[in-house]
Amino acid sequence: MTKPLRTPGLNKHDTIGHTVARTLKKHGITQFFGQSLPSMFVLAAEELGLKQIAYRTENAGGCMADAAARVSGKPSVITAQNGPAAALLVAPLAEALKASIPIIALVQDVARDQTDKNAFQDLDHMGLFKPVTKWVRRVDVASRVEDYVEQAIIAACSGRPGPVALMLPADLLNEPAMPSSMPRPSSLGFFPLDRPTPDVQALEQAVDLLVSAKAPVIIAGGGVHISGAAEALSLFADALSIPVGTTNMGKGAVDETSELSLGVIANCMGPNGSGRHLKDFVTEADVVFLIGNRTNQNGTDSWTLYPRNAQYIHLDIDGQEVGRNYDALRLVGDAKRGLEVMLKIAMHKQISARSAQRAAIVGRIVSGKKKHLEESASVRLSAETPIRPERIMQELNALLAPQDTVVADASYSTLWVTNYLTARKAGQRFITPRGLAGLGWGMPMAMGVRAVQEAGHVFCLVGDGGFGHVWSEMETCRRMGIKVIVLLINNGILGYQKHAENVKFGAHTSAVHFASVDHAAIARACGIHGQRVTLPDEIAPALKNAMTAESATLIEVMCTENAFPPITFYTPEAN
Ligand SMILES: Cc1ncc(C[n+]2csc(CCOP(=O)(O)OP(=O)(O)O)c2C)c(N)n1
Ligand SMILES: [Mg+2]
Repeated sequence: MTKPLRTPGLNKHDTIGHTVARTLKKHGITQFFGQSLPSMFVLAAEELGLKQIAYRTENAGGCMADAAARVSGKPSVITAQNGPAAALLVAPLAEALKASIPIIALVQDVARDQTDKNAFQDLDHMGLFKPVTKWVRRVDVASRVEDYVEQAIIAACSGRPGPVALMLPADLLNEPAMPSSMPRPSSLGFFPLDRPTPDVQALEQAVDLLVSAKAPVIIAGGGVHISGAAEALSLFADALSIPVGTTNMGKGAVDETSELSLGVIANCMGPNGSGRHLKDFVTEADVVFLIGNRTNQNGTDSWTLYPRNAQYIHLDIDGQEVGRNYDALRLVGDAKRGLEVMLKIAMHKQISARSAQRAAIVGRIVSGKKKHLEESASVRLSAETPIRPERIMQELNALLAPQDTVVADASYSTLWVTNYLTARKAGQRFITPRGLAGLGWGMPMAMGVRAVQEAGHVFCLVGDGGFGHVWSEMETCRRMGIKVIVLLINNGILGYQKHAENVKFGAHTSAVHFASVDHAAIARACGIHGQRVTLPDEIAPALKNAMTAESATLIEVMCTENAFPPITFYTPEAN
């Protein structure tokens, strides 16, 4: 039995697996998230110099791929085996579909002559991926493989970006390499692949509406980041003195220290909410300009926040999102391109009425932000033990630099991040999995950011419930040399679950309490730094140590279970 132990060298050369890898390389893809399968592709890819970032679970790998695409402007590639591995990709692809993130899933399928014979781990992969992708195909013919990989990239990156899945039968990958019959020299591995300009007459009309509005407001969603439109947005808003709020996913679309920024205006209008005293800018607006904003439940505070009688202007790449929930002047096209053209149009308009309002708007924003800081001072500066999450945010905010990225897990972590941290430049990223808000996605998303972005620190805030889904990826951090700084809120409970049940039903189920876990010890056992923090004054030194450390760190903060983000529906006035 010596044969399985011998590795004399790759015995298959220039296969269809190589064709796939070569095609990806041509499109500027230099790495992929995988775990060995489909083996012929991965062996070929590594032979051709592509880097495999080897995840522990497909679920986490999908989240890494998602966040890597979010920050790099390039589609991510993830590979997986057929059957159970493929099934574990469904949730992260669903997040990417909702959040419009291009991921190319290359999934092994059973050998072509074994289809529908109950082959091992055979499954209806087309049916599995259909509802969670923009495009799903299986390629069966060697001469079409390059075409299909190209089509997968184009499908993912064009129009409204999103995930795609391509099934690659295991036996096909072993066949001799075969290029496409037509030359395909273009390199298309970036998004947005195209930047269509919205109808110019409609853009003109939109500028007229904004110039003559009494109280206009802009609400930027995650689409602004996807389009790379942050700079264009700031210039436009500044030229017309229009205040800008963002959704949770749009956080960082504008510099939150700039004088027209309202910060996040969404489902967090309760006490201590950062936008609580700026809400009127939205509720009393006469013209609302939505950009890259799919008007979802969280962003609109269950469709209660945006005014009923305002005139809406809606700029989005997806015509189906425009007017979905608010009848609007339709600007269908790329956000960056649209804003650039609108700025040019505005330069020829009489904008003195807008400029005349600026000082008053800025004054109201300064006073609204001041009220928030005063109102939240006791929780932000709290010396309580167990520690308050707001204090963690206060310490992190003090150390945060414009080039840093912050990632949050679902649940409360997202709202702590969106309410208590300040974006220091237009385009700073705060990655929150708000497409579907799956627990556990925060840490692997932070890892995905780190895998593609050299600048700045990557901080990540997670709850103990969510983190329980992905402990094993700490070993991936160690093995792959991925340095992330994870702040874990150990409150011993499924916080949002428990508290929301109490608010809605007056009781909670028996699932919401955990036995005590020493997460810092698990981190150390995986070979990364692990530190437990029990006193508020220990947070800043722990963060500073983590920032200078060479490898990843888990800072486990022992927190109170009696801390509630400013979720509107928890507040008396909302009920
Ligand atoms: C995969 C998944 N399962 C379940 C949920 C429902 N859910 C939302 S928040 C939450 C509690 C999260 O607890 P934890 O991660 O400890 O964060 P905390 O609220 O305590 O800060 C649950 C179970 C979800 N969003 N995703
Ligand atoms: Mg918890």
